[in-house]
Amino acid sequence: MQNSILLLFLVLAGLSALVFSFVYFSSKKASVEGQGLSNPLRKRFWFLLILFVVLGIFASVTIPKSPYFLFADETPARVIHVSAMQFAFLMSDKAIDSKTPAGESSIELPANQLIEFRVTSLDVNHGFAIYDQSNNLIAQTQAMPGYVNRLRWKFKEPGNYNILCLEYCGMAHQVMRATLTVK
Ligand SMILES: [Cu+2]
Repeated sequence: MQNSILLLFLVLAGLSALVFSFVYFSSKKASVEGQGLSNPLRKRFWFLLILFVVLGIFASVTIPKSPYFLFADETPARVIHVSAMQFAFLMSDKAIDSKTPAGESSIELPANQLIEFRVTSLDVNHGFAIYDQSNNLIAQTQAMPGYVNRLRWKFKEPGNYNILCLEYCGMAHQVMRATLTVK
């Protein structure tokens, strides 16, 4: 069995080598003569230059708007520690001990004050996603074992917000939820 796999591998490797050498030897180098845009090398140069300029403009406009800088220069009024696990979210005002994890699946938060969630996981990767009352996703971060991700948010409107897992994490992923009541 092993010998036939080796033989098959060698045959396929030989065939690929043949195809590659055929393509290599039958291709001609692009002509470097000739001026203007009819020269393929010059065309490629301008194409890449324009591409990088467009990508550079796009990156410099969008990167400063990324959520990493949201409320970065403010001090949070409340810090909520979040430990995600199969299949629940534990939330607490105090740091959550991974050996004896304890916390609430439903908490109350003040409106119009800066809240910082410190999100981690006790087992596999999860997502920590906050949805408003119309089920729009308003803020999210990953919950990863061994890392603490900070998510800062100000809830403008009082009401009930749902937290759902955004990362398929096992058989009961869909029941993984918690609630925030903003007053
Ligand atoms: Cu999950």
